[in-house]
Amino acid sequence: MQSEYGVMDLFDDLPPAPDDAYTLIAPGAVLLRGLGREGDAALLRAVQTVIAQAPLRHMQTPGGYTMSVAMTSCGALGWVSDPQGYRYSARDPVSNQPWPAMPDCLLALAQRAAAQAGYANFQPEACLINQYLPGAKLSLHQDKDEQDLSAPIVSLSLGLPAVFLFGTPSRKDRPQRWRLVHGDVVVWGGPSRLAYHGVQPLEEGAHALLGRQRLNLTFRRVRV
Ligand code: MD6
Ligand code: FE
Repeated sequence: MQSEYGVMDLFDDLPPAPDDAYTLIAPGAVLLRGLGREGDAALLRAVQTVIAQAPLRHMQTPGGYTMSVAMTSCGALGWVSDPQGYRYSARDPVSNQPWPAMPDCLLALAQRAAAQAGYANFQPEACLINQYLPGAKLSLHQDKDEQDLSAPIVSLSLGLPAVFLFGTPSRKDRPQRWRLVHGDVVVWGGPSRLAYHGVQPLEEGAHALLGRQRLNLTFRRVRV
């Protein structure tokens, strides 16, 4: 087949890279459609291993609310919210044990996603695991409890679809809405590192692998 670029003829037997696999959703923020789908069974087993050691729980916010999203963590640090505030902790406050180690397949996916989005050498210390059941939501917020704001946030969605809101570092700007499905990964850093984002209330549904839930994993570098 004749191609516009002669050298590309060498690759004629390879399927073209889908243009929609990489979507720039804001400066420094990239949606990688389906990056986590091929290895989904192994990723899910890894998540279940973590949850067996550090069960999902509904944390209290400093403002006195109970979060509708159930959370746990793995890695050297985990994210904790209670009436005293938000912070990272080396121990799970429920068990007073260190958080489970970050499984290799999760770390590898986060690093591949970061690299594909243009962030080389991503070394996450925390992987926050969030379980959304129908109705659960996450209000617009910034991820700003990390000291190292030079590293991106990598977010993997599994299970039921959700509407992800993604704006700018200014709360005044109206966020854009993105439908995230099983296997989608969003990476945000650089000029979007402190962008406001959130998740609309999860719709009812049943996912073939995960059933009536959405899991979201966010990978973060915390310490400089
Ligand atoms: C999402 N999650 O569920 C995006 N941030 O698609 C988040 O932005 C998030 O789930 C902080 C803590 C938990 C989260
Ligand atoms: Fe967030």
